[in-house]
Amino acid sequence: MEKFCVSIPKIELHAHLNGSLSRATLKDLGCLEEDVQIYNKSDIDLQTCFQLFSVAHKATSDVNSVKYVTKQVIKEFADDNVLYLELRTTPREEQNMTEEEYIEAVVDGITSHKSPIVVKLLLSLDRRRSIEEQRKTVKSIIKFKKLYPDIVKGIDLSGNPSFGEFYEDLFIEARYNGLFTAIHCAEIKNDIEAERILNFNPDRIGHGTFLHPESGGSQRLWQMNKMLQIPTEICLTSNVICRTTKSYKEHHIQAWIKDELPFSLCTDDKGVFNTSLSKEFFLAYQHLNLNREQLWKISRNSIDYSFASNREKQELRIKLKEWRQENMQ
Ligand code: 6MZ
Repeated sequence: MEKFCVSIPKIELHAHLNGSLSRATLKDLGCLEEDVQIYNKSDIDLQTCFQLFSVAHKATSDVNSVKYVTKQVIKEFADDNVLYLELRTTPREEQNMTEEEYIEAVVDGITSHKSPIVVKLLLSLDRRRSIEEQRKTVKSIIKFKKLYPDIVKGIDLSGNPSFGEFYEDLFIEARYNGLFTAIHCAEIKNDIEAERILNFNPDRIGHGTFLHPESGGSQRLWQMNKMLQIPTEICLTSNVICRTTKSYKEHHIQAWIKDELPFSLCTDDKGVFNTSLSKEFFLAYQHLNLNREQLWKISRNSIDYSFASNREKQELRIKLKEWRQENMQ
């Protein structure tokens, strides 16, 4: 079954660039072994997890390293039989790089990679930053969406959920300018914010951990989620390692499966959590009893939830169908 999970063509919709750097890539960039070691711990929590990103951020503080890691991460996803990848990253200013140069470097990595995979970019707002800083980033995101409409597809809200807030106006502006919206929602318990985000009706939400009453949410939030049917990006390993979910068996995805709500399987930060999309599929088989047919459907349905163009979606559906004819009859 492990082989099946590796070979099935997959769709990745929730991958943070700097959380996705492999040990090999970090070492290539000159990271010390001890830094790389702390990066792959399996017994952290959500707060500690956010400290770990500084390792990757330090290693990607100029345009050349940003372009390099973008290409490396794309190659690693392609090697794992990911056909379509939506990478997300937070535009960041460093001593030798402006926020816009950072975005340009990521776009450069995406346009120059040589792997057999379609890649799109979502740009993230870090919720820790002030509304003024976020507004400035939104302006740049809209500018880059106009410059590279086939690559820059959406906007994300991420960062440590214990800080900051969801500024709806910024997302209204982004949406008005043609960007898709993918918002981290209820990664920790915060019913008021979760309700505000659901009311905004994003194109997708990330995690959705504390929505269902049995995983710490409420009837009201769950009813909203059921009514809106917003596709949810599910990150099994990330939630278990960060201890926002007790175990794989008790993962909140069970509520999505039971109520037949839309979701996709994703890696979140494959470097930090030492995972891959194939591993996430295998965990779903092991702990959630999903069979081959159900795993294939997760891949196929994820195409519908993606921000690809209609033509790209059609091509991906054909590839998945052909793979099924050759491998599952
Ligand atoms: C919320 C997360 C995250 O943007 O520098 N990030 N935000 N929840 C999570 N769950 C574990 N994992 C990663 O990639 C790293 C950044 O992505 C966000 C954080 O803001 C982190 O600093 P980029 O490429």
